[in-house]
Amino acid sequence: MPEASLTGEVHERADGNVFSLFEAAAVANAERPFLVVPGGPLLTYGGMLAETARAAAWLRWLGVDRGDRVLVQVHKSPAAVVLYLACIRAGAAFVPLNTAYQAKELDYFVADSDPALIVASPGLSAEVVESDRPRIALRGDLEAAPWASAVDLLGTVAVAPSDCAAILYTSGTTGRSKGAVLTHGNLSSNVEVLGRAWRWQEDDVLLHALPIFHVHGLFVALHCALLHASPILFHERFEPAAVLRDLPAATVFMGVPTFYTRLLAEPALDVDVCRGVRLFVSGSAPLLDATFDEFAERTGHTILERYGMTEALMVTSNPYDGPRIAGSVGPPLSGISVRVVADGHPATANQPGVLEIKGPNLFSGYWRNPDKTAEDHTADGFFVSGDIATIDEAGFVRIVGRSKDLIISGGYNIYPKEVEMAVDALEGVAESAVIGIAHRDFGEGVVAVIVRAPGSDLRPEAVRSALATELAAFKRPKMVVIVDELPRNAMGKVQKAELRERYKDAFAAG
Ligand code: MLC
Ligand code: AMP
Repeated sequence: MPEASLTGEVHERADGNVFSLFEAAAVANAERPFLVVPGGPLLTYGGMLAETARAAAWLRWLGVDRGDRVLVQVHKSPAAVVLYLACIRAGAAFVPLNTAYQAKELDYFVADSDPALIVASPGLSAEVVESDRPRIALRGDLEAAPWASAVDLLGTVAVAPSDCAAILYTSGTTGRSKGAVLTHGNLSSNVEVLGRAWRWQEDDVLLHALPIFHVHGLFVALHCALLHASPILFHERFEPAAVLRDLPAATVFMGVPTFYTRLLAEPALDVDVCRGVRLFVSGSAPLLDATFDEFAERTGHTILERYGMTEALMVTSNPYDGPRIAGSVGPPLSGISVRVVADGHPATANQPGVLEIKGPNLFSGYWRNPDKTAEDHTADGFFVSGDIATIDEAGFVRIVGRSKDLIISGGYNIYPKEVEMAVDALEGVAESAVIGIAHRDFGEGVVAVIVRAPGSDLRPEAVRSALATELAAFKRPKMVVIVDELPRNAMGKVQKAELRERYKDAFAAG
């Protein structure tokens, strides 16, 4: 807890910084491997402390002060991990962006986050996005890192737990992204709760194959390992064959459901390969019962499904001990409250309604957007998730739908409104409706239903290629359908449910 003075003011303390948790574990286990890549350990925990101190001092030297934003679009690499840790260690706010974003998508993030520094991997859009802010190129290996020759070191900066550690952008139903401000207190409390809930042990070895620009790879996977100074088998991207190669050396694996369906497609996935693993975690999108069952059959492991979101980090988890129920995301984690509200009233057991969340995990608000922050909170401080859920008599939550118009594809969120705006701006388009349809690989796949402008002969392939510079590849429609008109109700509102029904088998073959 922060120290309060007699005036009630909150003081900064070194242990208010989430990095202090990682530092304590690293100091006690300095010789232990931190990042392990094929060929052997790349960095020990002691090395991590030295590298992040050097990188933090380098950030200061570049003029990045406590509270400043560092906008980062970089490939996953050891240097990217060190950069992240150095930012929080220096008290700066880390603002990671999906590597798939195009330059046009980046303009908004640069303007909105008002960064003191932009860091870009060569070849990614952040390298070319227009900005008057200082910009640094980051290559993956540590020897070539821009701080490699820095001589100064910076220790962990004292911050208040309410200080911003990171801003993660999440799209909105209006098509405009909002930056969720996550505090040091949010990150500390969530990782401590997860460590206990999942019985994290010092001799755990994490196989890390998730991207590190989202909550799952960054704050769940990476933080759990850092809190316990556990070695990380570091994969720069998810490749099923590489995962199967390294799984025998791991004890914990985390993934989105697409990871599990792709692993199941590998004949080599069996009991033997998974023998050393004690925990498989799934989240970020619904895990199908069929995947849960097939994985149990093939490997003898019941996947532990948990539920979270950018604004609230991890919220619920199936139990480590006790039944892990397919289709359920488990009860709330310790210290976190959830409730379901149906038509403005508390729902009864198993009655669907909107899930609301409260606890130390909850973000402090949307960056420079108090109106949206207020809109998404109730008067008594619960965050309105936009997910439709039920809670049963035993307190187990099921996510049964969404009140927000959102598509989750391979664990990435896609807001139809944003895609519709990009499609509607194309020459030859009169209007469009974008929907998510069941997809065997990605869970949901994006379908754009388009009405052409009078006289236009626009073809589906032309729509896809025209979007290549407008939208990240994962947001682009996997299928484009041209129709004469969109179905509307009496109020003139497009009937997306009807379109979803009409095209429900769009990806049935693939
Ligand atoms: C890639 N593509 C996708 C896609 N990923 N399309 C839709 N949805 C996705 N998720 C595109 C590619 O750009 C390419 O397009 C085509 O699909 C085939 O790509 P691929 O080679 O099969 O994709 P790959 O690079 O292997 O990536 C797939 C993936 C990746 C599943 C490994 O999407 C991934 O790492 N997902 C994890 C997302 C994640 O970490 N979510 C956590 C959010 S946190 P084209 O046009 O070039 O053919 C959160 C909170 C919480 O939600 O609770 O955790
Ligand atoms: P994001 O904004 O990227 O953090 O995505 C958060 C959203 O992912 C949540 O609001 C849910 O809709 C969804 N989500 C996360 N975990 C699960 C899960 N286990 N089951 C179903 N949906 C999930």
